[in-house]
Amino acid sequence: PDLSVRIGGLTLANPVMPASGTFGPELGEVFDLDRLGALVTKSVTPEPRRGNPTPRVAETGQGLLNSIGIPGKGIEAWIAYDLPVWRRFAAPLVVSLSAPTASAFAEAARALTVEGVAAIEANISCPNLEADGRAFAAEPGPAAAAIAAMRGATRLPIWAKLSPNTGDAAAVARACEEAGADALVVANTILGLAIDLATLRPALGAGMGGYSGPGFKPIALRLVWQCAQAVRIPVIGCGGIATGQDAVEFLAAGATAVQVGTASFIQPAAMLQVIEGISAFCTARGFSRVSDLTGIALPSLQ
Ligand code: RRO
Repeated sequence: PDLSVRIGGLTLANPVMPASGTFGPELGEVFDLDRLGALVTKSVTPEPRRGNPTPRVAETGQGLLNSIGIPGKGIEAWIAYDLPVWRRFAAPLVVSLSAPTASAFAEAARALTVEGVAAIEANISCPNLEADGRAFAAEPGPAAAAIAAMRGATRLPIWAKLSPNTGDAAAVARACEEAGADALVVANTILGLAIDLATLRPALGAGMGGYSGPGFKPIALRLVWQCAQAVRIPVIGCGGIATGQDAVEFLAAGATAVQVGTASFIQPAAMLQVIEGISAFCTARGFSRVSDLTGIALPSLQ
């Protein structure tokens, strides 16, 4: 089957890519990263950051909880030292970007508009920056302000990464589309908590954190379904995807492509199995193009 998909001016060889923060170029020692539809980096920030107090990750028994807090070297050093490593790969490179203000998003988007960067994933939804997990993507207004500022600063495609920690994801999705986003990534992690029974304290140093893994899948699927009906731009599904069957469910619910995160921590080559699984599904069910699956379960297409 034809596995290629188009996402806002970009053609991907297949619809499978990593979720930001779960993946680095060192995975190239496990498998050929150019077999992926795209590469997505950990969020880059304008200034260097130390990250959150440890422990930063906890296993809950039904998925992962994280509060990493975006440690990193800052955008200038990232462009000097990390970008050249990423550029050894041929798959389109999507750089995740997080910033504290709309104007900082714009300035950083301008700095990332260089050879070798195919698109910017605007991480307006990190749950671990404020004590209460509020992010740009919690409300339509701040989400639109961040995307509009970036739109004025770069010609690169902008993918807005939305949050499950919001009352009305469809309204945020529409606001991002109107502000000039080329695609939506749905969704970032959902706020959760784990308690360590030995200490009777939160398992994470920061207290709350972002929950991911199989238990989050029905929520992410519902968000994709809502957002896909609210916008015309492509939706990229993310949340608990570990197999080709999971991915097909997201495509049917309206996604054009999918991201795999937590599953890669259990099986580093999970993304390759997802690609294989989608391909096998298409063959078994007579779909000559994977893109024909997109939105097939939406009420408007019944
Ligand atoms: O670094 C993190 O703590 C983090 C980020 Br930026 C994000 O967007 N989502 C997440 O679960 N963790």
